[in-house]
Amino acid sequence: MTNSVTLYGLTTKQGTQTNVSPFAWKTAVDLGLLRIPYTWDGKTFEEIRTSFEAETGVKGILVPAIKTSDGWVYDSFKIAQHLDNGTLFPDGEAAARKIDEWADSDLRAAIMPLLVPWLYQAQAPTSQAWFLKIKLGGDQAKIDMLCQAVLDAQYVDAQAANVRSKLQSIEEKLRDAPFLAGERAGHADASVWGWYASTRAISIQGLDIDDIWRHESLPRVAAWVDAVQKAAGVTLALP
Ligand SMILES: N[C@@H](CCC(=O)N[C@@H](CS)C(=O)NCC(=O)O)C(=O)O
Repeated sequence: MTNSVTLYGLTTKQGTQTNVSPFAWKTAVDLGLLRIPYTWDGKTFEEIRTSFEAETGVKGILVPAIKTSDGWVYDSFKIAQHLDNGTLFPDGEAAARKIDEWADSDLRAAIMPLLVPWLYQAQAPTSQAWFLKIKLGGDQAKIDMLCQAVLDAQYVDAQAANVRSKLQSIEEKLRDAPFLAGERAGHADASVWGWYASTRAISIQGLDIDDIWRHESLPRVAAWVDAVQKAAGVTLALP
């Protein structure tokens, strides 16, 4: 598969070819590592559940998604398995799955208090409403509380420290090799780097994302984020 693909990602405003989905960034890294050219097509939460679902005919479709000769493939891990040419899983799929699950549980939980209020406020109103419904069960009081919380510098610092504490396990893992599955970048790196990329979009007063991923306590993580980006040749298409 060498033809250019369209990578459907998550955007904050209709018609903007940016991506804020950590999962879609994972696929961007995989495509980059495989040297498969791609162009972004950003969909808002509203579009995913309305026009994109209608266009694809796939009820419940999520982004990232790509259209292949076998039909639509979505879910970043499934896309990686579909695209793999024997290089994306240097130490096996099970090891990559473990890192992917850690990223989407422990790391995600630490990042969400910073990502969610920013993402909510960055969206156009109709998409905001879908986001609230899909991701927070329509709990307006909860999103208001999260948006209020990030106005407090101490709270923001504490959340950043919490993300760093999760990244300590990655710092330790990188003692053994430059990438998470060894000498070459693979899907395990994409799984964590996707979360790095989506945090780069966050704009919160007093928060410097470099104080998370390039903090002095995480020197290997700091080198790794650049090494993965270079290996995959990814350009950050952020809002
Ligand atoms: N496990 C999936 C998660 C994908 C996912 O949750 N995508 C979100 C955007 S970040 C989505 O499409 N949400 C639309 C919705 O839930 O309706 C993956 O790895 O691709």
